[in-house]
Amino acid sequence: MQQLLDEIPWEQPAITLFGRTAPVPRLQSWHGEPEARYAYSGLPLPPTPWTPGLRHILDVVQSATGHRFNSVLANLYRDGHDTMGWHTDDERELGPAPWIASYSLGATRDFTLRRRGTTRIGDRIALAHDQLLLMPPAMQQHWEHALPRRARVLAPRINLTFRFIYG
Ligand SMILES: O=C(O)CCC(=O)C(=O)O
Repeated sequence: MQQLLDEIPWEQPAITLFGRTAPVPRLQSWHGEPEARYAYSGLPLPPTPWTPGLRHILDVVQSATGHRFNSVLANLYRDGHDTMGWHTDDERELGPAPWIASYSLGATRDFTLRRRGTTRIGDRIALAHDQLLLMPPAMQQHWEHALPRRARVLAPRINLTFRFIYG
């Protein structure tokens, strides 16, 4: 965790949603192979090369899951006030049936799920340090996910979502 905190060039880009521009409520960084170009929530994010720590985790995640990934979105939640809103990872660059591997380090945070088209939380997973969540394609088709605010969490958390981008 400390290695990733030190070696990743964390940024807080601004994002425009429904005509309002605001900084994203967390820090993030996009890494991968040069051909893995991706627009995340409307933000064109050219990948930064793999850092040594990210490449090491990529190798472990690929052998643990049997899936190949060419990029990762790294998110740093500085404390429980940092969040990720409801969304699905179903962008065209991910292809029709994306497998996404999500690896967490640091503070345990709730990861919430709701069926697309509904507003009621359908499930909740407490993602702890060193946990790997493998999201199969149907998850992006039928479910939205989010990382809600947890004001009592004081420690930072890093989440890495490994993706395969069709360039
Ligand atoms: O931080 C998390 O566990 C969720 C991250 C996420 O939803 C994403 O990167 O798309």
